[in-house]
Amino acid sequence: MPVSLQSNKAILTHPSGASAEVYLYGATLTSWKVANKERIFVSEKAILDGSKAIRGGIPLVFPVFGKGKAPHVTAALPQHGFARISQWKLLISSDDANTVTAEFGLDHTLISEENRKLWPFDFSLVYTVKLAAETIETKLRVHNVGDKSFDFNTLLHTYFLIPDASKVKVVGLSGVDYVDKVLATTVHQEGDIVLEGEVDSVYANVKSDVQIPYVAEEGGVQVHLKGLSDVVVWNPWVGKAAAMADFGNDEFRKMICVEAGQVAEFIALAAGGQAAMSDMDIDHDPREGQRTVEAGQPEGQIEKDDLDHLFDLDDSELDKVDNPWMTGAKPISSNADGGDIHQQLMLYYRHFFPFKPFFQWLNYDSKICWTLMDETFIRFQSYRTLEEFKNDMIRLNPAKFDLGAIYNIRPKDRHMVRPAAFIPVAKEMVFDIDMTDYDEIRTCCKGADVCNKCWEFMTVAMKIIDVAMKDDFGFKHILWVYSGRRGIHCWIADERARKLNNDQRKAIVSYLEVIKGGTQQGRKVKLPNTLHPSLSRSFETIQEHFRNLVFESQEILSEPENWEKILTLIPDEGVQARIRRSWEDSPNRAPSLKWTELLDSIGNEIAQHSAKRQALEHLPRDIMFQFTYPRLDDKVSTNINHLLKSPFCVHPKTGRVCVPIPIEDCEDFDPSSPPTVPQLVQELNQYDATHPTSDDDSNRLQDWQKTSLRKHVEYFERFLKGLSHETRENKLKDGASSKSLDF
Ligand code: TA6
Repeated sequence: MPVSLQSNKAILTHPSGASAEVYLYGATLTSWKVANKERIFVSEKAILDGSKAIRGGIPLVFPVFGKGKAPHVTAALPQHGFARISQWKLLISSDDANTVTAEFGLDHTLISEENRKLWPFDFSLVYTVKLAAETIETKLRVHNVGDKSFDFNTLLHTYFLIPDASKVKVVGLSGVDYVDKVLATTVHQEGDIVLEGEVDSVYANVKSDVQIPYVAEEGGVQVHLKGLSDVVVWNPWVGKAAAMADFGNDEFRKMICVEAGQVAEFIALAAGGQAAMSDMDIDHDPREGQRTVEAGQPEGQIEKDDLDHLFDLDDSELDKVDNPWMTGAKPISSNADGGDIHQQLMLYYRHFFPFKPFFQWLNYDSKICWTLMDETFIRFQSYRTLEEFKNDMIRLNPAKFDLGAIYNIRPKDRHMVRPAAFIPVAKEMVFDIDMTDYDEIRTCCKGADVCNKCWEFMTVAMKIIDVAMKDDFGFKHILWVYSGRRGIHCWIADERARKLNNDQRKAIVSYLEVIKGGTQQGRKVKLPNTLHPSLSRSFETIQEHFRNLVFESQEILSEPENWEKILTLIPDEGVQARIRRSWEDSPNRAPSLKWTELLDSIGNEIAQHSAKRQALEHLPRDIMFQFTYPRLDDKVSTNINHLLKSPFCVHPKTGRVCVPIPIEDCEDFDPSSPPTVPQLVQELNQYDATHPTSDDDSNRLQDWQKTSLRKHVEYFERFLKGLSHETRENKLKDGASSKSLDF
């Protein structure tokens, strides 16, 4: 009989002599013999009475790999899910000229009440084991027979029997990044894996087959990942071996787990869906006349690839498809300046977003958080290739996106480690200066509105912070970016800045911070008599801007309700009253004269009452600081985890592009000058209309180069050049220091 059922296990026997055994408990394959040689490891201490997962064989992990993480629905499920600890049924068995097949089934009616409650989805699993003379194929089909979608991990947790763990190799994972669960970090695999201690590593997106040459003796096995993209390699070694009751202390020398599955991400399966399949072929070592089997495309994941073609569109093709605007006519708009934002963004990401330089910047691995039109956030996205990044940007057409920290583990693998082990390790030092924080001292605009008058506050902030970061902290790579509406962002990208921890970031912020206290607090600046050199330097900048900004633009001394904001800061009621009376008597006197009067009154008061010097002498200086010095949103700066809207986003409200602002141009920057998408479309149409396609140059230019976005992107490219120069230098230095070490 090719397949026989003996009490609790199915025995598959192939005419070639090859055989396999599958326990109905967990549908755990516990033996596979080829050429009279057992290939599968089962611990001598394994519990085989159905009371615990079998320690060895091929336990089936479903619906969660490892321990699920709250709030995910799998959080309360046992480690590796319930499939390996449930009683399966042998559905059918068959054989043909070359193979013997047995199919096992499990569904929601067969799992324990407890697991049913914990994972309330109607499902059915069909596990096919196909034995051939030299290979064994295992396939798991998942069917969502319910009316609710669910997501799952799956893994064939294969324990291979090997002659000697200290000699064995795992070949085929070189060049793949993996999560090292022992060290709780992400590492890049260089070369073959050899075992020198506990190994518990998760390799994602593995594209090639995996070989396990025994090395200690002839032969080995080869795993073909047909439709599975992740591989887990595990050996408990001495410590963990001793800690497992159902595992012999020395058995780690005889086994290695090389497990194929989908664990890096959950797979979503819609109600009624039977999309996902897991499929793995194992055959023994080529030196024993091995055959190769080609890789198959996993079902239900085709969608992503479909986007590729979108990116190869050249302009003429784009005209044809979906952009009424591209017909050279100004867009038919639903609001004042052109078309709904969704359409604008589609055009922007296809034609104007500077992908290459932007991706180059991301390349030290920053993390992205997409905000979609429907306000959905998709956090922790990271991309290895420009293509991947482009595809997602076009597919998601995000309303905006923010950049976050670099983590010690690739975020999409974070659910494999304890939350505390998922650590942000680097991110630019950033500052976010928002005009709304100036509402109490500006009179021209309020809230999200800005104009050229109040923009001078941003100019002062850029000047003061830029020079402090360069002169006091020695940072070089500083990118100022218009936030698209009411403020500016500062990205300090030096490696030293990126590696700052939260305490160091807090220290830099408190070094800069002068304005202290909430809206209820009147006087927010009380500086020492002798200023720290950096504050003296800032005061010079303040003196340059104070009169124009406070007297002319904000007219603080023109109206009583505004000049009261200054008068109430004078702690001496007599002086305050005297000045108030004088200003009320001649309200139209020039502000500069009013200010001089204030200085004189204070000077006189001190001259008459030297005891008042401490309280009054530096008050005018502190008032100048209070009405001009940068107001930082410190939350954004002091937390490495904090997200910040990315440069080159389109601001969802203003439709303006968040362009970089060269510090040397900050005086002339006009917050209404950055282009909107309709403007860029117009500029592109005009350019193309005046540069016939035969003009070689225009053909080579990218669309953004034909518009006013060009100068902003080129400035960004210059910034990147400096940064990549530093990165290269640091790498050389690191290389030199490590070289000098190994004498
Ligand atoms: O697949 C590797 C792994 O997840 C390891 O972390 C280790 O826990 C191993 O599985 C065994 O898990 P188990 O629940 O069977 O003890």
